Amino acid sequence: MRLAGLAVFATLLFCRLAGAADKPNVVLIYGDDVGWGDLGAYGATQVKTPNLDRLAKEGLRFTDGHTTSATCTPSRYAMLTGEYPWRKKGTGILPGDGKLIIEPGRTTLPSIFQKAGYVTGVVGKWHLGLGGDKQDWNGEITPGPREIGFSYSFILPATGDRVPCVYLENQRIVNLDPKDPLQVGFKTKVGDEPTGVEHPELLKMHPSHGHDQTIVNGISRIGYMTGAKAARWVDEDMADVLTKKATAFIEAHKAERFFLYYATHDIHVPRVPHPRFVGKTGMGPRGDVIVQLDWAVGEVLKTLDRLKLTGKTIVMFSSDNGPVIDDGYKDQAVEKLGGHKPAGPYRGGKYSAFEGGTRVPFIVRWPGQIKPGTSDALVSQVDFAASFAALTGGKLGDADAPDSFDVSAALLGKSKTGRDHVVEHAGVLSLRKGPWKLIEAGSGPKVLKATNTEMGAAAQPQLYAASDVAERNDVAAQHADVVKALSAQLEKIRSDIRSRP
Ligand code: NG6
Ligand code: CA
Repeated sequence: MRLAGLAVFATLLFCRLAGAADKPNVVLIYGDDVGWGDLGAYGATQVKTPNLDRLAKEGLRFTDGHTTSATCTPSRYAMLTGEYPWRKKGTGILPGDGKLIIEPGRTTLPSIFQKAGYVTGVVGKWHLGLGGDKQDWNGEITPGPREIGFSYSFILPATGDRVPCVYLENQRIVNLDPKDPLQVGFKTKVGDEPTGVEHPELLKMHPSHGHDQTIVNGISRIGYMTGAKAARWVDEDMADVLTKKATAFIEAHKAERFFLYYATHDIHVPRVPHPRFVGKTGMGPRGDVIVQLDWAVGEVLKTLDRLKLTGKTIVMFSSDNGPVIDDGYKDQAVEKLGGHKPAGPYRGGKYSAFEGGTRVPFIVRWPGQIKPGTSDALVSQVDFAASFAALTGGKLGDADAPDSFDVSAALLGKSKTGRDHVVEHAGVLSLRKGPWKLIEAGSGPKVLKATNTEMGAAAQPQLYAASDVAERNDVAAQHADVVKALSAQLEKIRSDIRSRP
């Protein structure tokens, strides 16, 4: 009897271990402001992206893959929590001294991997806030990535164009001289360092709107900082620094199972490529940082190849929101755009309720497991939590990842359909369902002047056929019944606490 029990136990243990051996590593490469049409694999010709194209060719290229929101913080919040960001106050674009907006201890994408035995790391842009109402920049800043499931972190606190312009490794500023402490201010100026508005003669890149406060590395930023002179980043080196940390994480954990969230700074402003990428496209810095991004992706792929991890690793690429041309610096992006279409055939871009705001590149590669090709399945980054819980044998509690659908079959190419609807968020909400897209009524400008973005919202609800990819033909008047039904569904999703089946 006892022996039989032991045998059963041994078999169970063996099954668990054998099952575990099948679990892949996961590397999620997350570009910033990369549009659907910015990659060769999605039709770009003026800029070459051979490494991203390789990823797409060896994997599954989604044509209807989405981020939840048309800006950064809400999209990242949703991807890491599996919850639509508009359910929670305070998930809009954060200042550089915002507090952490993901509650420590809640189930997150990285905590799902941790529970499944993975080592978890984040490298790159964070922009989800850190600490509480006030940060102790000069000590350990907590809560942060560790408290929401990342055992390793090397991050930019917010964005490249926001102070503080320092890296944090495991929640401490890298190269901080304790005799030169960092001070950060958003509402009021701290220190007496020159600002872009007072000293434009000190700038190597000039703002086109905003971005005229403390000057760091010849570029004026959003917000004020002083101190931490030895710790400041050099924009030209950022892709190198981050890529080195990302590949070092892979190398360090090659014998374990790992989840790496590599959030590149490219192609966000300020667009400051390393000199070796300058002039590579004839499109100015915006084009050149796409080439830099592609290089970074290539380094990750090469590292996996060298360590013989390619077949054991799912690599994904996507972006936090659609593209923008002039996002606040005079970097010739508009003048040198030529015929390049950053949003592909879609209308709008970053900040917009039109498809260009949230329909982004979305590639999933797992050699030997995912048949290469193209998928038109409707999928969203908010689905990563439930999908990877399913793939790693995790169980979600009722309150976990409330808007995350298990679309693992679609992600692995085993099903042609993903979700049956998705909510898009750009201030106003839109509902994509079946052959339709409803944009709810909203206020605000038709065109965001500074960035020249068609915002998409109008005083009345709009209805587009999903086949009208450029959203040119509002058919709300002809299909009042559809508008009514979709509006009711959107209201229900909004007032419920979850949409997950
Ligand atoms: C905007 C900034 C823009 C960019 C964006 C955040 C101005 C005038 N514009 O407020 O440059 O930083 O915030 O981008 O300051 S995101 O990709 O992180 O959402
Ligand atoms: Ca972004």
